[in-house]
Amino acid sequence: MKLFWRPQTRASRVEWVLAELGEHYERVLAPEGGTPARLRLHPLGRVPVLEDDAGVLRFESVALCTWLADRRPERGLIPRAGTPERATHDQWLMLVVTEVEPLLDLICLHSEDLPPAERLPAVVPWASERLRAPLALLERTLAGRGTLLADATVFDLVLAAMLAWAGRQGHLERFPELAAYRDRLLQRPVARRLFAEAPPC
Ligand SMILES: N[C@@H](CCC(=O)N[C@@H](CS)C(=O)NCC(=O)O)C(=O)O
Repeated sequence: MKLFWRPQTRASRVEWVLAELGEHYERVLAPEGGTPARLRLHPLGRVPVLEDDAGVLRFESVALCTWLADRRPERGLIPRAGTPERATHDQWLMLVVTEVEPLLDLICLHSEDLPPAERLPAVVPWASERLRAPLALLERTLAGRGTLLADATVFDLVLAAMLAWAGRQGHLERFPELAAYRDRLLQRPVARRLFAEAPPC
């Protein structure tokens, strides 16, 4: 498999899952954003993209993570499909992907990524305020727990990587339990190795 990757992007969560599963993969630096070469790889020009063993190009980081973990049930990185544990897992995974990540994206776009003339400064405090409720819910849910379920799952890796991003933006100052949860997961040997140079997102 080939992971088309850029540093400090959502490719990091897919690489984390690949490495925790012990998969053999090649990490390939994706072409620069906004170029025709990037658009040939992904219909919207995003990363990550995973070329699977059959040569099919697949995208959407969280879908890649769950698919990879489902292929190796013996590794226990995701509950089996159709079980109550999987329902709990997917409920929280979808919550972070739909209620947390889009707000982090908006904040990034309007504070650093967009050309200054296109930024709407009012979006930043609005999105930061709106982020507090889902973060407070996660803080209560994960307080004192190393992982959501008995062992680390895709959910924990995706959220820990996302919290690394949120922490860099200063959103975890009021959420010490979440910061501790993130730090514990980032201490996993695979994470220490993968993210020694560039933190995940
Ligand atoms: N929902 C997509 C989002 C992918 C995405 O937005 N990736 C960013 C990097 S984290 C990207 O490629 N940005 C470059 C661009 O938008 O041109 C996923 O999770 O894979």
